[in-house]
Amino acid sequence: MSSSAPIDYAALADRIHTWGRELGFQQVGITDTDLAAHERYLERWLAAGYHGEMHFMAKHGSKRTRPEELVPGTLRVVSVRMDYLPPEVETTKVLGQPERAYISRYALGRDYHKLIRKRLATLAKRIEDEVGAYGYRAFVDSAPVMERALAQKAGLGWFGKNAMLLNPQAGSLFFLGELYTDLPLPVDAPFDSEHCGKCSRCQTACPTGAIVDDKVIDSRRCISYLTIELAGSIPEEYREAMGNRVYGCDDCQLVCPFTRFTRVSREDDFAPRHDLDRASLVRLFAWSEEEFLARTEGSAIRRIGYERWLRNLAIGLGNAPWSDQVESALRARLAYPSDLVREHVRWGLEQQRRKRERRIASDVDAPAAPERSA
Ligand code: B12
Ligand code: SF4
Ligand code: SF4
Repeated sequence: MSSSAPIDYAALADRIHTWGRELGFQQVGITDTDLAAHERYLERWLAAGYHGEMHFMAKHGSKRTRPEELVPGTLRVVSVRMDYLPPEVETTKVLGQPERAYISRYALGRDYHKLIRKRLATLAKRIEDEVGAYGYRAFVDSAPVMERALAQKAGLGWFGKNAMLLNPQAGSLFFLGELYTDLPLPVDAPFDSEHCGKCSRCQTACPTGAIVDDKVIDSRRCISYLTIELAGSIPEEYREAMGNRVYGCDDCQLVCPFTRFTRVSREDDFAPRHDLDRASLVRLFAWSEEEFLARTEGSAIRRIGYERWLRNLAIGLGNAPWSDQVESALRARLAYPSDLVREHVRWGLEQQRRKRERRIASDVDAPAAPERSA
């Protein structure tokens, strides 16, 4: 630190809260680095295999739960949250329209990683202007960091039964980010009360039964994992339950009573691109690879790549009501040069064939309409 006058850390902490809000974060909290309890929760979760193929969750040893091992010298963590639901975007309505694609509402616009990291860098620079050079690193969902645990300790919310960090005034449709720092700032009070009470709507609503215990998700069953993280074939047992969810899943948040307190985002960057909030499955499935790459540029969706995009959409199409249009869209991809895609397309076609046959059978069984007399 190069500042000559002694630093008033309490006043600096107050200013960090104010600057954070000026930079578009809805909440800012400061905490220490003690995550001992969460280290045990994480170890239990990994031992149960709930991380599936996300090997990065097990790879970093205790660096994830001990911030000072990840960034030596870290004393405090500034935790921030940013609302992301764009205005006028439908949620449950689209989920109920099986010919449309449901894309998780956090992924409709620009990739949040870039936006939030940039804002955190600006916050870090403001602190530097005030106190001189100091140690810091900014993180958003990109490093071995226990983001929700840090946010709970920093007073931003509690762990819901759906494992989301929930805030009583804002629900859970927000992102988290952090600034690790070596400044000995005073800490905020943790959010120690829990407000779920007897409610268990999220557990009942989860389409694949992924909320296996209070605050515990088995990723291998979670549609978010299946559609985004899993590289290979999606286990057949979950395909029907996925419905039209082709990128992520919001169900355990949409049913949560606290979601009614969601405040829409004022960030233009989170506004939906290319009608991703309402596009039909058929239309998205028709995108060529070039179109996919161009239209998802700067979006989180691009990271799954074209092959997984088609894989997920093929399941959505299989789950759509039968129509000629859906069947021919799937048929057009039967020779696509990827075993993964072809296998999911065949599954989708089989679902469509069954629905077509059921429809024909019910037409045959239906009593004939009375003939009109002239
Ligand atoms: C791996 C991961 C996933 C995996 C695994 C999910 C999971 N629950 O871990 C998958 C791919 C499934 C996933 C899905 C989603 N994710 Co995610 N994910 C992460 C990531 C990278 C790590 C999470 C982690 O540490 N998991 C390990 C387990 C052990 O931790 P945990 O589930 O949080 O469990 C804690 C509780 O169980 C608690 N606990 C257990 N028992 C007890 C008892 C008590 C008394 C207490 C207090 C606590 C407690 O301790 C555990 C450890 O802290 C974070 C970013 C990050 N670096 O933190 C984003 C993150 C958690 N994801 C996020 C989002 C938005 C999502 C989705 C909503 C995306 C979507 N719409 O599809 C879904 C929601 C699924 C869900 N209900 O959790 C946000 C969450 C924001 C928020 N408001 O909470 C994060 C923070 C990213 C970000 N920067 O904004 N995700
Ligand atoms: S994101 Fe969807 S699949 Fe995953 S736990 Fe929540 S409701 Fe279940
Ligand atoms: S749906 Fe109910 S149990 Fe689940 S997180 Fe929300 S309040 Fe808690």
